[in-house]
Amino acid sequence: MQEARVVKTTCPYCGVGCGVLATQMEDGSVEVKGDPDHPSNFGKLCSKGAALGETLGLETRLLFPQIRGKRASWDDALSLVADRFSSAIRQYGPDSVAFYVSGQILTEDYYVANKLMKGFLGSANIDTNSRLCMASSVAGHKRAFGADTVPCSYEDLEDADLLVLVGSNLAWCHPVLQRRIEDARKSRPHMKVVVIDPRETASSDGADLHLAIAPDGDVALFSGLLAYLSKAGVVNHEYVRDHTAGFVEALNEAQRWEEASLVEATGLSAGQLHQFYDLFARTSKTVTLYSQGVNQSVSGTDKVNAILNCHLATGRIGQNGMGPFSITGQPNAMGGREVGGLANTLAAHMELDNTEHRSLVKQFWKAPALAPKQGMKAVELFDAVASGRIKALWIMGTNPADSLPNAGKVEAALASCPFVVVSEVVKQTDTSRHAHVLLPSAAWGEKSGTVTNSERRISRQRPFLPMPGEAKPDYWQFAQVARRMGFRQAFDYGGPDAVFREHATLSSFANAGARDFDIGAYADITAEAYAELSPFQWPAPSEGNVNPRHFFAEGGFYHADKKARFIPLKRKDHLPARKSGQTKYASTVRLNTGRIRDQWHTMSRTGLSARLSAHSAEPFLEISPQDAEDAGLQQADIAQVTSPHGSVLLRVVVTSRQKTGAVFAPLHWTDQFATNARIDRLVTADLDPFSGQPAYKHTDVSISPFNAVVYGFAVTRNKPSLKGLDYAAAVRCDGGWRMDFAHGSYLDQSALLKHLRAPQKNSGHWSEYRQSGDAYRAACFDEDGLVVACLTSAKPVSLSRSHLVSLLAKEEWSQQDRLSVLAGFPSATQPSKGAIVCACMNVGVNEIGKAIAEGAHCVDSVAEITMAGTNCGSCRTEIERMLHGQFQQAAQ
Ligand SMILES: Nc1nc2c(c(=O)[nH]1)N[C@H]1C(S)=C(S)[C@@H](COP(=O)(O)OP(=O)(O)OC[C@H]3O[C@@H](n4cnc5c(=O)[nH]c(N)nc54)[C@H](O)[C@@H]3O)O[C@H]1N2
Ligand SMILES: Nc1nc2c(c(=O)[nH]1)N[C@H]1C(S)=C(S)[C@@H](COP(=O)(O)OP(=O)(O)OC[C@H]3O[C@@H](n4cnc5c(=O)[nH]c(N)nc54)[C@H](O)[C@@H]3O)O[C@H]1N2
Ligand code: SF4
Ligand SMILES: [Mo]
Repeated sequence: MQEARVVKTTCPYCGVGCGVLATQMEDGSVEVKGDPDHPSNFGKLCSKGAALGETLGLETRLLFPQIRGKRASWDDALSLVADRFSSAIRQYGPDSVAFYVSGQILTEDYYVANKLMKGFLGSANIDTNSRLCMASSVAGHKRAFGADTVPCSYEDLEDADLLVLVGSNLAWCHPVLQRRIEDARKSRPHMKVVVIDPRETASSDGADLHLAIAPDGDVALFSGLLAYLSKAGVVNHEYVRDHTAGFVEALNEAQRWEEASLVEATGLSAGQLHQFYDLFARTSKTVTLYSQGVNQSVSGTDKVNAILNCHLATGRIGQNGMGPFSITGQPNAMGGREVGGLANTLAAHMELDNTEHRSLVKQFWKAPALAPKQGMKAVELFDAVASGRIKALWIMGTNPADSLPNAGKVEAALASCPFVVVSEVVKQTDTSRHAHVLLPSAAWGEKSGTVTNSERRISRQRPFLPMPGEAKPDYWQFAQVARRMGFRQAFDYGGPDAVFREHATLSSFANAGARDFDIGAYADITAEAYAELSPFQWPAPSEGNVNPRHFFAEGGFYHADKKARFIPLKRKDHLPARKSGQTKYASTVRLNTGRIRDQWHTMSRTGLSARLSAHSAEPFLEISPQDAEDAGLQQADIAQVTSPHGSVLLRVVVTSRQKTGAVFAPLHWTDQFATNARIDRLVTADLDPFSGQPAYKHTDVSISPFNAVVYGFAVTRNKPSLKGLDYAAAVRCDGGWRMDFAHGSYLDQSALLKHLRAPQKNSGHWSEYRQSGDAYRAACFDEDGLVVACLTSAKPVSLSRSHLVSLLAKEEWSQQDRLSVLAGFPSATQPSKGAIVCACMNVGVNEIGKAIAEGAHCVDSVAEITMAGTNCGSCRTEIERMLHGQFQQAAQ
């Protein structure tokens, strides 16, 4: 027997960058485990990483190039792309073309894209979804440090005595870091965690202090902190004197915040402010970790600098357990920044606006047409598509029709653009339906290259599967088009190792410590060494002994005078009255958006896993009891949420975890899995003035009940058709699909069964039951078991969804089982799992509740009894919450 080959690679989801061991099994399946040797995760994986093996099927893959919906050869497709880009440039100039790429492509892909656009096409119109994600952190870093440098490493999270999470739901979005922190807290129980987030989250559940800050109250909070640190006498005057500039001005501004306005702007009590300020002042080993609650705001860059100001003032930077830590979202957000993939940067952390940098890069690339000025940032870029200025657009590894603000406008812009190329791994997305040319890309497990995680660690993504159909790597696609546009020599790469070598060489070109990003030690890496490359952190210059764990302990910033800058933040700019200028409704609330534990963005890959889809199967709206009452909404109703841009329908989850005046909805739902649930159709395109990052967390919306005539739930073996249903969400489950739906007008039985793709009434065994009005229940069986079951009602249906879902995959059927289908609940002798909490071990809320009722007193004892939380551990905070009796059973 041949021995199974284990391939070391890196998880394609979040910026933690966990090492993965992938093994192809004899039956063709792939076993995925955490890599115990990878220094980012030491063998741990979260639920998404652990389910990677379930997302590798080819059923939804794009396998061949297409031109206007018809299969085409690579040669024809690439030649057409080259022709259309060349002719647009000839006719309308270089700024008439654009690339819009992604923090999910590899560094090598990104490098080639950036080189082609900025060095050879003569425009800087290349931007990326990192604009939506990290741009405010980049801008804040550059203002303070003179370069986009992340000074910390993950060990600092474990070594800190105080960890402040600002606008980060780490437990769901970076779960392996959350696990590392939980483990560290076990061995260092004095370590404190503070969470600053307007809503209660899985991350605030385990924290020592949760500050439910008012939306965008962060600049006020950290300005108040700076003034407090000065008053408390903990300013590190030596560090401030030797390594920084502008302290006095920043402090003066911070001191303008008197207590009353701090209380007003932050929505926190004076007591809470004092408690946090005192803790921060007392604890020198402090890490402030921040994410989208900071970045995605009209004051995102100022929030970043408000945090950096406090760390610079105390000199808490560059040492073990200290520092400001911007955590990245995507697996290669950092790699994209390194190659300069943003419209306002150049390459290797050089700047477009810097003449010296421009001439260095021009010389290095032998570039015939180095972009003379910054390009358009994402939102501005799509505005230019809408106004017809962009004649040819290439989108790669991102789904802007769903993820950009005012997505309806974005989609219309795409539909009107004369030439759109989309490089994708799946056949159909809300973006790809507007492509003139669709190019099949190699996916995770097939592609080869490097990614950089949040702690500046570069790791290999290695292939362990062949590229299916005619899929090709992303970098190859750009290089082929470049060659067809006449740039053969500059894009003649033998493989990703050649691209990496060039990138590493550029990073050290005329550098000698002048720029932070230097991986010159790898400039001559051989193909063999690249194949074997172990994860390493940058900087890694070719000479000198550098410890890459930290930056800036001894200053050494990247402004010309080597000093960091304090940024004075004006009080008047951050008073709560400052709002977007949009229309107000009578019942306006603030819409906050973000992520759920087990889905990744637009669900194109996590949506393939039944396990991952079990945790949260519908697009929902979290709303406080007061707001729900005011809007006339009850638990499980459907809400219509409206902004000036559009309207969506979402399932109502009434919860006191949400503060009155604000609601929360996930960003994940698209037309591929739901109807009328694309949240970014509502989100307004307000931008941070420095970074151009959209303020996704704050849109004024109005909320009203959607008057559904019928509500229902169904499980079906075949993929249901959602089109035409007002509210519908369908996700995979074992053996088929589960669907929740509601409709505003009468839905007759045959129309419903058509949506469910049910067999004809004269085939299969049907049982049906009709109560008065709209209450209709039906199930159809064939020799293999249940084909379809649906239950409808004039009210939100009350039934055990997990029970019905479990029946689809059931092989042995008793009479009693069949009866239980129409009842919607298991028979008295069969316990129902309830909503799934632990995706890995398929453990439901009822099973955990029972274990607690029977005496389990801690997460470990629940785990022992039920197995929940024993694999990836992503559900442990939810179990903890149930243990503390706060759990509300939103679903049965
Ligand atoms: N499961 C999962 N994990 C992911 C992803 C995913 O899609 N799914 N995506 C990855 C990506 S690309 C990213 S960028 C990261 C994002 O990771 P996070 O930033 O942690 O996630 P979000 O849910 O976007 O937002 C974080 C929190 O910001 C809070 N917030 C909103 N407004 C404010 C405010 O004014 N102030 C403060 N202090 N907080 C506020 C929200 O309530 C929310 O809980 O996650 C990564 N990890
Ligand atoms: N309302 C709201 N909107 C948001 C946010 C928010 O918090 N709230 N967050 C924003 C943030 S931080 C982010 S990062 C974005 C994410 O938004 P997107 O980038 O639009 O979301 P994804 O679903 O990750 O899109 C990636 C696409 O690339 C495809 N793909 C996967 N692998 C590959 C590959 O190797 N090559 C190619 N060519 N394609 C591939 C996938 O199938 C998928 O269609 O959303 C932003 N939008
Ligand atoms: S924390 Fe989860 S999603 Fe993020 S890299 Fe690790 S396994 Fe992947
Ligand atoms: Mo992101």
